[in-house]
Amino acid sequence: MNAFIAHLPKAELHVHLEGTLEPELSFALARKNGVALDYDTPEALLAAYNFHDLPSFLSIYYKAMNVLQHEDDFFELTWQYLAKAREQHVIYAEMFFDPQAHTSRGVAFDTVIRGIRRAQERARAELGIDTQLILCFLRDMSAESAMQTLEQALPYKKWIVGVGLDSDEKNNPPVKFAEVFARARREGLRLTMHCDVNQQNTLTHIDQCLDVIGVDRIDHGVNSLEDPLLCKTIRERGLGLTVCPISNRFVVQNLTAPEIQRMLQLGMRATINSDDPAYFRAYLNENLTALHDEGGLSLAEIVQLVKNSFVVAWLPEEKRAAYL
Ligand code: ES4
Ligand code: ZN
Repeated sequence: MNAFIAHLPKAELHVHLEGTLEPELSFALARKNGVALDYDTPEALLAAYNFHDLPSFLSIYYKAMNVLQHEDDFFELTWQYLAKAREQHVIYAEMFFDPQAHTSRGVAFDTVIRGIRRAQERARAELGIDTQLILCFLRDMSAESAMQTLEQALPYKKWIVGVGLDSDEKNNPPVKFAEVFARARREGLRLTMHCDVNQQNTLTHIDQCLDVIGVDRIDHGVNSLEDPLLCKTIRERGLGLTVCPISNRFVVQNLTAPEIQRMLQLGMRATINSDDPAYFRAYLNENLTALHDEGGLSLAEIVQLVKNSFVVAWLPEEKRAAYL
């Protein structure tokens, strides 16, 4: 069964490129760029990954990004993720990046996106893996900062398929960014937002995503199961939900396997994703395998989840048809 999962052609729709920064690459970049790390070895750094909720994870995640400084660093980050994805038979990926986490420390937007783009082009040519980029705004920064970031991104619009919203949800509802997302929509970009599991006012946030923002997908969105009306809207609109089981196990101590099964029963388009694989120590295959081995999901359920990713991917219909 695990070999079957490993060899299935898969898509990943919810992976933060900054969350693919492996401790070994952190150390290599720290040495190259003259950045001091708090730990002496990659193993010691890994041992300090003691997060148990979203804020404790995010503080470790943002601190680690200081080693990413030059275009080549963003190339290497993306290239190493895509090489790993290819090994796992991921044939298509939509990848988030957090430009404000870099521009706020003096790294130019152009530096970030050019490095990522070069790796995407090389991966298409050399690994046969097709990818698109989703720009995520940091919801704990201001709406003005998000709007400035969108404006910085517009000259590169042909390299970006959509926009998302991530980081700390507490006191940062979707409506805070209504204007930014309306502008992104007018520019022809797709829209998604994180509604992480069990966050403050999560049902209100999901409702705002559907009613105010008009999202094309929801990242996580597991709590929608608590409200039949939200489930109905998600099902009727055919919206994808990008669920991240092992991320959930770290952040809310729960793989959410029964919830994923329930979504499938209700005809909601749940997909499985890795979120921040270098931190949660699990890429896509490990997430799917955990759902089978520990969550009790059947082979048919796993196959449906994998298929759903291609169904809700932001692809032109002829490309989608070729995958399905
Ligand atoms: C994230 Cl797990 C999670 N939640 C919200 N924002 C994020 N950015 C990276 N990982
Ligand atoms: Zn995420």
